[in-house]
Amino acid sequence: MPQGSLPVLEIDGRKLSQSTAIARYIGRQCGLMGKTGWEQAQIDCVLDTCAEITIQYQALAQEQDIIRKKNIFKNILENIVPANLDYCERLLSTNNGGKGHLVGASLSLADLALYDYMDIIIHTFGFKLVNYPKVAAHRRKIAEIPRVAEYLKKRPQHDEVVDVVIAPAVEKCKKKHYKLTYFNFRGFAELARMVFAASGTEYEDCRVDRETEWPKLKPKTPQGQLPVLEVNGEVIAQSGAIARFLAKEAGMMGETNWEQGQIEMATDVMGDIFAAFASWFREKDETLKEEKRKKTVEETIPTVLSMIEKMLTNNPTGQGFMVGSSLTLADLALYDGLQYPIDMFNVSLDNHPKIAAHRKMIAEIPNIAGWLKQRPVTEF
Ligand SMILES: N[C@@H](CCC(=O)N[C@@H](CS)C(=O)NCC(=O)O)C(=O)O
Repeated sequence: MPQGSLPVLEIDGRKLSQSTAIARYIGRQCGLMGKTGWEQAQIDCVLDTCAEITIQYQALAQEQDIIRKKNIFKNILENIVPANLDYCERLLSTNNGGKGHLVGASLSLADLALYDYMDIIIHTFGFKLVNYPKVAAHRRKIAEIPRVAEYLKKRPQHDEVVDVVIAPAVEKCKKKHYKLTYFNFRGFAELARMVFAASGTEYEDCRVDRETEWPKLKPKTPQGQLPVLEVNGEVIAQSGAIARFLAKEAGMMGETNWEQGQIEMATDVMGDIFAAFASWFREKDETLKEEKRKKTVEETIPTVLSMIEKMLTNNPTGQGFMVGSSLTLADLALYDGLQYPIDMFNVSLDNHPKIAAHRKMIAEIPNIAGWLKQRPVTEF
């Protein structure tokens, strides 16, 4: 192979590589590269416009980080493709009185390139041509050219390299449908709900009735408990796993592995309060219940708060967040985890000014403020 890559065109023993060089060569051989130097330049311009997207395809396929992958995907669909199609729509309106070819008065390589390019955009990315009537009409016109129609009918349907490389990447980026199922209280689900709110992610906040709905649903859940999170039909349980998964999806699990470790340290330590609180809450024996309350208020909560205060003090960015310089799961876990102690045990933050300031800052973040205002009012 001339350059160790495919495709390669072989003619009388000579080999040529690079897909666009090959297409241009065949185009010239077949008289599809324009009748004048100017037409040729315009055809080149369309070919280069179409080639832009392949660079993005490669970036999309190679990117491992889901957030960056989504950004590339978004950029392709919201910027690159519309800009390219606007340009083609204009060409189709103005060229040759709008009679239907991109360049000149007859079929050129530009028409075939646009058809091929759109094929990928429509089938792989699910792009709709509703806002591009001229491009849509052009597509139909090209597909009806008898030899093109014949080729389209007989070409293999599922072995296009681009599909194999790109489709799995695109699949990952498709909009996800999230459904969080829990009971109608904050409890183990509220941290996940706060991640949804903070990140502005749409989801179904499903609250089942414990008496009437839960007995039927219980055997269908992975561990016989709620909350569960359903993502495009797949389900996970365990509130901590759910919150971490969602935070990761939303880019709220830190920028480095070390930051992630610190975030988990904070959420785990807040879990100590939650566990002590849950144990008190579920206790039926009045004497034991009081003992648990006392231990939680006098030991567990102060210990955790001093650990948290230390983390806030030691965060070198000094911007008030628990870890790094932006909102993470740690901040939401701290906010949510203190709600019960404050509401039910009258825990005061007077001796913890950094935590009090943090609480105020988090509650004022617009997405969070919105959720705190609109969330269903429940007793606990
Ligand atoms: N470790 C679990 C605990 C979940 C849990 O205890 N869920 C309770 C409600 S708060 C539940 O599903 N109870 C109903 C039952 O067990 O039938 C988690 O973090 O998700």
